[in-house]
Amino acid sequence: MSLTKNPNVNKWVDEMIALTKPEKVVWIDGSKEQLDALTEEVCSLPDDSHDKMYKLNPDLLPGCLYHRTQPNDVARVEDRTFICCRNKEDAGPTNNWCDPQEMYAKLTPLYDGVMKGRTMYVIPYSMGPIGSPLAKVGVELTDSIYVVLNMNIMTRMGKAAFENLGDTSNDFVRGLHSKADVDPNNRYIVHFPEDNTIWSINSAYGGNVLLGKKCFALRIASYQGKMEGWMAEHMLILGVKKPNGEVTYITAAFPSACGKTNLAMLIPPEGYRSKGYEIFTVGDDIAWMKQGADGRLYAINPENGFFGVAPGTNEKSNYNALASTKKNTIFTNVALNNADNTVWWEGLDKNPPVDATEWKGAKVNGVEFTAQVGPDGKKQKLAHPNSRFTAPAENCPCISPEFNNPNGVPISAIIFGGRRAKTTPLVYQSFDWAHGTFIGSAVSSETTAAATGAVGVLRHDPMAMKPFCGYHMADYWAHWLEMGQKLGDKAPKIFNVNWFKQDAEGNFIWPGFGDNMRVLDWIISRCEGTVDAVETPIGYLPKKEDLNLEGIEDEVTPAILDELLTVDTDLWKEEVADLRTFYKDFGDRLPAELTAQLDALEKRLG
Ligand code: GTP
Ligand code: SPV
Ligand code: MN
Repeated sequence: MSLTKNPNVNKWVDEMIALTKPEKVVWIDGSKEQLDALTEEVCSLPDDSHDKMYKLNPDLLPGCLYHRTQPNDVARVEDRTFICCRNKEDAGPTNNWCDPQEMYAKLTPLYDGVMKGRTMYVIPYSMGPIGSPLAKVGVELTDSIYVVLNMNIMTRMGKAAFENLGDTSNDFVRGLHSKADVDPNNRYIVHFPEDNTIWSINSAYGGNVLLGKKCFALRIASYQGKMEGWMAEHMLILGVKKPNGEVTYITAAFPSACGKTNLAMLIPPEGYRSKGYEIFTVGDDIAWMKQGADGRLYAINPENGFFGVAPGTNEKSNYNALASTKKNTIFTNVALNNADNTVWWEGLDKNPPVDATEWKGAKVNGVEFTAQVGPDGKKQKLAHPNSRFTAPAENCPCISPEFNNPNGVPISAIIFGGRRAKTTPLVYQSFDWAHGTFIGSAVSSETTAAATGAVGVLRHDPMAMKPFCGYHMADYWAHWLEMGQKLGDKAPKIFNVNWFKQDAEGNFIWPGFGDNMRVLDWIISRCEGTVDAVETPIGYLPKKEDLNLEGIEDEVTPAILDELLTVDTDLWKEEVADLRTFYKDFGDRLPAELTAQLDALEKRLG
């Protein structure tokens, strides 16, 4: 029975029931009894069911579940992701486009009767704290229990979300998901921003099917933000508590699998901890930001959990993320340690389990398996490189006391970054907001396993939003410039970082992780105006003596520091030429300000 009187919701759900023809419809109220029953159901499926989930060791990982998706369904599919607005020009050169009527007509037969013999789950959810003026409501229809259980962690799910919507509003995002046959040739992740609608079919993996996340909170929300005067960004949000007790909030946009979760939860080096520095996590993937009554920019995390990259996560690299996964967490495509029914992934420790199940489901000797070379010429992996944990934010030892603050936190600095083996120094500051917008537009990064396709290929990923901007990227840049105008001298300062600079042998030359605190320290000092900088053609760089390297002097020698902070004019001239080519794609929608910024950079480089 429907959980709301809202006729807009009920009418749409009825239409989708008529289309997909489920045997049964279950409205998700979010109660423990209901979720427990669904957990029992999905865990009692036969082993050969693709939907099967497993309970993990109740003593070591209480409330935790394990799932393997099909091998052809392990990451976002950018080539099958569409923005369907009426005018092709409004989608812009970075998105796949199709006419909305054409796309509805193409997908309708795929959804017709697709839930026959299945149950449709109606999931009401809120992106953002219930009652927050920045929060928004979505409803996802799905035939997957895995989706229901994940949405329960990632969003504020259940009846309360409808209370937020009220009985008459039409302002909710309509998400329709069917795993269908998980047929990769008919996989579509489709957005209709002008209809507040998302249609996803033939996938059962993460970012493709948890429709509150990338589809709503980034692609649809970025369009809403443009129309309504706010911003939806692929950004972590963290607070740095200083010895005087003050907390400075910072957001950072890095492309997928480029270090947001790690930075958001970092543990400062001993030298900082002993002085009283502490990091608080507000979010690890998405920020919604709006100007507050005091003129500053405020951010909320619309999510309620972390869908984080498992490989590489360990006690040392990200203690807080690992701790977050110790209860009520869902693990997807990691390996099983059959000896104690726990999980394992590359980089958790150096001891792969002997009695292991790898991510495709084969029982193997993990020690032997990981020592062998696979068909791709690389060492075989027990866990998929894009295997992930879905962990409740409340589990995180360093979750911010402001996590549920309906008004969000005031942002002092915005950081851009990516994986760049060369060219980009460890950190630099923009001259002002417009220059910072230019720097964001110029972000390039090496691709990762978060999306299907080649890994390690350098590509443009402006503001880390290439896969997630729901409209024309040049209009998005114009929106950034407008926001800067509105914020005026209260605008956050904008920086760029690169944790991934390499030496000639391909080793990272900056220790990264907790030591990134040293860079945050400089950034905060710059915001407070307590430290000088070196003016270079690309922006302000730290004076060498102003980066605190206490305790890592052996690792970051003066020669390495030189390398980290160098601005190589020849490489930057190549960067300018490349950007000029990139900008051409955006035609006359490219804001003149950005061309002016590029011209000015070229001139400064001489
Ligand atoms: P999405 O969830 O895909 O948006 O990614 P994310 O940006 O949250 O990425 P995450 O923090 O999970 O990092 C992904 C990978 O980057 C992991 O393999 C980390 O070990 C690695 N990584 C994170 N921070 C650093 C760093 O400071 N230095 C180095 N060298 N690697 C890092
Ligand atoms: C990303 O790829 O940026 C993610 C993971 O955060 S997913 O939700 O699968 O898109
Ligand atoms: Mn992400």
